[in-house]
Parts: sequence; C-alpha cells; structure tokens
Amino acid sequence: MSLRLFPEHRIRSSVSLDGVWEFLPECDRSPEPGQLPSSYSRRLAVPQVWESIPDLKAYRGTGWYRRSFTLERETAVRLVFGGVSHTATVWVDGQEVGGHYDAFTPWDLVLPHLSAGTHDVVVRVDNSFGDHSTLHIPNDYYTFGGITRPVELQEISGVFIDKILAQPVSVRGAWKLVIRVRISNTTSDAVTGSVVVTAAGAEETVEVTVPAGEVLEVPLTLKPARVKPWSEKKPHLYDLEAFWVEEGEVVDDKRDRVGFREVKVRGKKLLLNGEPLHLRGFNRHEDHPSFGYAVPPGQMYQDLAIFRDLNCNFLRTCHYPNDMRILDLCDELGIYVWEESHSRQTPFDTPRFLEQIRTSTIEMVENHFNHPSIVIWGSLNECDTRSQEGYEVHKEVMGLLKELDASRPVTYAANHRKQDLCLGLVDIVSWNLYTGWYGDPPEKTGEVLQDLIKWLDSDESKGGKGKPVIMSEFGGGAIPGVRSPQADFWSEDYQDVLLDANLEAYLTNPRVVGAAIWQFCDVRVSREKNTSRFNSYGPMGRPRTMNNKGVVDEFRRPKVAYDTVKRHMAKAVRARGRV
Ligand code: ADA
Repeated sequence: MSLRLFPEHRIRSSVSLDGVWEFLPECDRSPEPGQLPSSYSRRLAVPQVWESIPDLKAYRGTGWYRRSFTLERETAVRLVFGGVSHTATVWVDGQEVGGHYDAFTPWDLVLPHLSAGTHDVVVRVDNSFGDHSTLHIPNDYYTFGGITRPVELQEISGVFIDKILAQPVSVRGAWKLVIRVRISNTTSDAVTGSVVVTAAGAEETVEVTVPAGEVLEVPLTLKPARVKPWSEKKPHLYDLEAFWVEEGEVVDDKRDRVGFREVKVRGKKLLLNGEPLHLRGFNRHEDHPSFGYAVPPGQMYQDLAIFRDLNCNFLRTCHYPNDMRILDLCDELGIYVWEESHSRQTPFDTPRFLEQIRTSTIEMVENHFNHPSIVIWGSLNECDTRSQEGYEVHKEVMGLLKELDASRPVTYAANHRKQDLCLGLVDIVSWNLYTGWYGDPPEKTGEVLQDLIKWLDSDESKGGKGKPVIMSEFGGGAIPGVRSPQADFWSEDYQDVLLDANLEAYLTNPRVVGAAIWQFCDVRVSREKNTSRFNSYGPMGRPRTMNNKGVVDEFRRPKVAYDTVKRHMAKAVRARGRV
C-alpha cells in the first residue's frame, strides 16, 4: 500500500513501511522517563487504529511503535507519514528527528545522512485531549489513536523534488499549466541542475542553482497542444512528471496527476469550465467500525460507489483533510470535493489554535493542490462568526486559503444564520440548517430557506448578497433498525420524512448550487463532553455513542431514507443536469 493510488516515483527509491510494527500502549507499561521503550508488549498493523484491538477500544493516551529498515548504501532518506493520530514524535537510531500534530495531513522527515545497514525507527503516538491539542477535542466524531495512514521510506539524492504545484488555466479555449516546482537542497553546497517537467505531451526545462540547505521554488508554464477537460462526466486525467537532472543524469523525480478544469463563481452561480455546477451529495467522515479513520482503499471505493448509486456527485470532507487516496478516487471517478481544514465548533481562545489551524490549512492546500476533484476549500465549521474576535480568525483563515490558492472558491459552513458577521469573507455562502431536527418541522424547510435567502440578498451589509448558496448540512438521526409507523424521532421512518422535505426544498431552489446531506454513514463519536463555551458537544445526545444521521449505517447498510435520497437526486440530475 502507498500514499497514493499510483506510483509517485520511477527514479526515486520508495518502499512502504506498512505492515506489523512492534507496539507498546502505555496502558500496558510506560518506558523509563526520558527513555525509549526497552521492549514492546504487542504488535500492531500500520496503517490501523489501536481501537481495532479489543482491549484498546476506548484507549486514549500514548502508544509506542517500533520497526527497523535496511539501507543497501549510505544515502539521504525521507520518511513520509500519510497521517498519525494525533501527535507523533519520531526517533531514528535513538535520536529524536522530528514530529507532527494533527491526524489528517501528510508530513515528512528528511535525514541527510544514514549509513548502509539496519536502522531503527520509533514513533510515539498520543491521542489524548488537552491544551496541546486544539483541533482534536471531544467532538461529534472520534479521535482515534495510531499510525492511521501509509508510511513510506524514500532514498533521496542530496537535492530532491519536494513538491509540484500545478494550476490549469484556460486562455481563449487553449489550456496551460502554471507550475511551481520546489527543489530542496539538503547538502552543504550550492548545486546546479535542470528541472524538466512534462504533461500532456508538453515539456519545459529550466536550469537553476539551488543554494546550500535551501528550498528553491521554480516557476514554469506548460502549454499542451490539445487536452480533454476534466469534469464529472468526463474525468480526463494526465500524468504530470518533474525530473531533477545533474550533469545529464536524472537523479530524482516526482509524479502527480492533473485535470484541466477551472472553477469560478460568477454571480449566483458556481461554474466548471464555464458551465453551471449543481453539487449533490454528502458529508462523509472517515470512519468505519473495523478501521476507525484508517479506512482502506477498497472501503473508500465502496463508499463512492454508493454515492454514485444514489446519483450523487459531491463529497464534503467534514471536518478535516482526507486521505489522498480517496481524493485520487474522486479525480478518477469525477466526484466533486469540498475539502476543509480541521475544525468543528473549535474554540478560538486556546493558546495554540491559530498555529494549529494554520498548519492544517497550509498542509491541506499544499499537499492536495493538484486534485481536479477539489472545487472548494473550506475551514472553521460552525465556529464563532458572531463576534469581532471570531471575524478576525475567519478573516485570517479564509485569507490564508485564498493566499495559498487563488484558483478555488472558499467558504465555511455556518450555523449562526442572521447573526453571521463573516459572510463578506467567502465566495460561497454555506448553511448548516437542520429544519426538522434542531427546530421547525420538516414541512417548514422551504419557508425557512426562502426567509434566509431574502435576508441575505436584502443588502450588501450582510456580506453574502448575490453569492452562490450551498446547503452544507441537513438531516436527522435514525437509529438503525428502529421503525415507527407514526415516524417518531430517531426512527428510520422519521429520517425519511425529514430528508424527503429537505431535499425537495434544497435541490429544486435555483439559488442553491449545492446540497450535502448530513451525513453519509453513522460514525463513532467521543465519550467525553466538550466543556468549552464554543462547542456544545456531549455524548448524551448520541445514542450508541454514535452520530446516527447516516443514510447508511456504520457498515454501509441502507436505511429507509436511502431510496428517497436516490429518487430526489435522480430528479435533480434530470432537472439541473451534470457537467
Ligand atoms: C453540526 C456539525 C456536524 C454534526 C451535526 C449534528 O452541523 O457541523 O459535525 O455534529 O451538527 O449531527 O448535529
């Protein structure tokens, strides 16, 4: 298994460190203070969550992982972690070499000189709550523990290609790729070489000198003769390859994939390649009873096959950046994605919040930039949009998203309706409305929406006048198997009534360009209550300590509302089309 659904390197040696590692949860035994474990009590799969082990189902604390690897020659190496939940510290051969916070973005460690022979890597993982963690908090999804996404060991040359960022731009019907290649020089000398980039039959070469110990960003533009655009109906992908050449020898490479498409907001519409988009789908947590959020690709594929069976084309990655492999699948299958950095009703008044939300946001955009399926960036789900302090944080994070990527519209999912002070900061207004669940009966859905749209368009001062609107969350709880002829709360029958009314109103309103049901599947939630003043989460409103608002249960078994969703989505496809 690797970090992507395709090999990212032909030249660079890259091996998977997935498999069974030695494991020591501190509920078994703690190492001596300041020492690495002298022995390990268990073994655990990577990637996996430790909650998959029967006596660790609710373990919240620290776990130590260890394995060795062998190098045939002295070389620089790069350890790449797809995701560790939620705080990692890494030692190689007993030396601390780095770490990372937050489960949902990839990160890497570069070790400039390792000798030939066998080396030892130890990873301490912590999924506890506390001041050290402002994004992973008691919440309406579970914070699992473990090395939860793939790990790769790469042998790199002294100078290597760190990233390729490629933005497709259409100019009078022709396409170009505006590219930035980041070359990292880990040596103590300046190095001169050539960057060669190819895609869709076009090629460009630039000669550069990378200063010692620095990362150089090399801009270049490719102008392919002819390409087929990317869209839901025709998701054409092209290989993008970058090579680093020194004295005529290709010493490093990096591959990605691109799709030629442009996303724009024009008035009240969201356009893909100039055509109006209508987004229809779900909020999907990365969660499964057997894997936690270490969901394997086969399960990702089943989930998207269910989206397709339900005539859906839209995935909101609530509430954090997703595994790059599901984004690869969305690229291949033509599923549109709203990806967001990690936050849900997150208090802003904690010491490390801004630092941690900035890192989650930067790492999301810089690692997922090239995915054509991502059409919207988001963050700050249901955070404080009613105070000046909250406005300042929204201004910073929405501004950061725009600074990192001016090519995609930005938004946040809001729940403060007419008290929202931040709508001027976004390109798309997104509302989480739970008509039929948190207030008002289902039959009031259309009325509540019309009243909000009227308020929004009433004057510029609201900040959202004339902007596209997405219904980013709506739905209700249904405990699997609970039936009720009178459609009582928590029955599958009531969820069916509620979604029928919500979908009828939201999918047919021309002012609404997208609708994401809350939520795809039932998911595990925290046992702990959140006691901050900005997050109202508590497990007592969550039967089974699950969020039961899925249209399928946690094992992806359909509930009664499944066929109602399918019918409404099919009607929307007929009425509003597909791009
Ligand atoms: C909010 C929140 C979701 C989920 C939902 C619910 O809209 O954004 O994460 O908690 O409520 O199920 O109540």
